[in-house]
Amino acid sequence: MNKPAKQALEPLASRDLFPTPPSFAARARINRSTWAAQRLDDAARDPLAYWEAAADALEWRTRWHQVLEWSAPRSKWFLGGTLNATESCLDRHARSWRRTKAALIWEGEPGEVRTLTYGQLHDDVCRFAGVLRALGLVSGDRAAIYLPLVPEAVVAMLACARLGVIHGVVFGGFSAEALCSRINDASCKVVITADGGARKGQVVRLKDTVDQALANGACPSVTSVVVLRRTGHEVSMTPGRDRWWHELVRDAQPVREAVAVDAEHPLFILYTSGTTGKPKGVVHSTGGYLTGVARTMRWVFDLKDEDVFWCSADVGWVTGHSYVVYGPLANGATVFLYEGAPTYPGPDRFWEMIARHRISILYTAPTAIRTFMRLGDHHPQRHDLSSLRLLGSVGEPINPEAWRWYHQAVGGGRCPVVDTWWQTETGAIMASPLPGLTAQKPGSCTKPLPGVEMDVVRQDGSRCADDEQGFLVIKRPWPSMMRTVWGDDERFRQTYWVQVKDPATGAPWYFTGDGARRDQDGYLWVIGRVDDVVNVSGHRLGTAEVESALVSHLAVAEAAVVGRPDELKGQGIVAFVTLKDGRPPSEALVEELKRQVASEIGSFARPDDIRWANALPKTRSGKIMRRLLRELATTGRVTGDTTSLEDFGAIAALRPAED
Ligand code: 7RM
Repeated sequence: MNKPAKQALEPLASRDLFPTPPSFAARARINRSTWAAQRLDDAARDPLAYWEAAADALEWRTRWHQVLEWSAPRSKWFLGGTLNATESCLDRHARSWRRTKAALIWEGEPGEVRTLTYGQLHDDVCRFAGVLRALGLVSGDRAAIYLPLVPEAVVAMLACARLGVIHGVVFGGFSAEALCSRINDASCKVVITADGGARKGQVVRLKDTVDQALANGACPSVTSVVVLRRTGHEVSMTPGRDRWWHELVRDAQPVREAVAVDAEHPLFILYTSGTTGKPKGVVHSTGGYLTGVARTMRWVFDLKDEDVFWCSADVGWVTGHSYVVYGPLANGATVFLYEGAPTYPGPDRFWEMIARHRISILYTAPTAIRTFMRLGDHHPQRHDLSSLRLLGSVGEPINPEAWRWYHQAVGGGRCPVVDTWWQTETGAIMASPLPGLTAQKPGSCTKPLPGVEMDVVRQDGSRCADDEQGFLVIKRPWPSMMRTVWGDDERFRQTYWVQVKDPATGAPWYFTGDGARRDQDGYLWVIGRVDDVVNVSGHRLGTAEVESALVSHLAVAEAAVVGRPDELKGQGIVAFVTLKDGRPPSEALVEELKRQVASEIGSFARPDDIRWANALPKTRSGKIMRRLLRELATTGRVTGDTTSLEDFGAIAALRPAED
């Protein structure tokens, strides 16, 4: 990779430092006195001892006799150990004073609120596990979960786990085709769904989609469909196949004794998109995965028993698995869940709920933060957000503008912001501030967490110099790493374990697919996927860098930047820009934005083309669909798979007028 122009990158990397406020640090789980530099060195020297201590925080049936067996890319953690995830997440809390502590506080989009204590959640899970057992599911079987974000989604996941049944949650926004291919890939025997969910004041008819997915014997492995009544609208029930959740639980024999499984037993499969059209079924283990999420939950979010923790992700994404369900519950936390759209019925729904439920930790995505920023400061300002003490970000690089807005307008300047880098594949957060210890820089996920060895390297594996852009790799196995691609070990190896090797030993490193820089303080700046890098006249730059420059203009709400082939420069830059309310597009503004980029990064980064958009095309998890935009910028039209497109209207609006 080319060395980027130095002066262009320096300002981004070293602009601001936000040390944690002393009052926060003094009460933090991990701060200078609890976690001296010496102990960070210890974790680096002996990561296995570090992870072993983390695993000790779980409830095990039998203790492991060996921490790790590693023969790349195969890893086994906590060998000989047996456990059941629900004993760590439920049984031990239901036996303790937490029996009457709120585990889940749920708010439906229409406004109803339900609270489940640890005692109640435990009972519900035992009972629903009895339902699944009666339907013939045994340890190692797969069940698909296709539910709205309701407490029963958590119950269904944990009920599977209680039996050793491997769950595959499919986000409720996926189409019948996407659902069908996932059910078939994992040969699921049971599908757990609902009549529908509430979204933007409408009913999302989930059961209809399940019926479509299963029509004409398209999913031959499925013997039963369990249907939760959520919205109450009429749905068709296929006799012999479909049963109502509420009827089944009435007759169920609760599973009081959880099924102990091997530490390596798969806890779940979660599908994630790769570079090809076919999504990968990422397989996670039980013992290692839980170890990773339990530890990061506690340390990254500085979790305390009094917290009300809100991770706004759906359980259909890995963030929902790790930081709505397993991480918080393994720690006995109180989790807030919200079913609906973030700006329904009004632009301040988030802030209103934070104030009413006294939420203390908010974990959300940059795309949401930018949406709120666009709507204006007055919305968060109208609400009492004083309960918040920590803010988190995940999913994509957060541009410094949005970071500062989040910190100031939402956090009132008093809450540390943890920018957490991780992937479906890593299972748990890998790089992030420890909020009582690490000073934050807006736009940087700061440093790898203890026990994690990550670095920025060149194609040949040699270490990049400070500020030199390279590949983000993970050099050592970690407990919550994915174990394989379901049914495709070779794809697992090819996707992650052949690109970069240790030049000294030839040992493979885990390739994240992300490009990054390490600054002079050792802070990581993730630029984005490697395929999101453009090369203009021999200068490599991350689309995120250009986007950040554009978004720092007062008129800009959001920007997506892609490369398009250019005869002279190799690649030229096309920027798709949405403007803040009340800011009209104009030729003058086009020039102003180009100038802004040239002055923030360098004239080589000046966009060739600025195109206005009402909204940017995004996947359902909120990531900008750059492949689509690249195609649009290059050919003017869009082909290929758009099944995970959030807003088809956004595409139409971006097409050139003559198309
Ligand atoms: C948790 C999640 C993974 C990809 C990853 C990155 C990007 C995620 C950050 C980030 C910069 C972050 N899993 N990404 N978090 N980039 N800073 N804090 O999102 O599998 O859906 O996506 O997301 O490119 O490779 S994921």
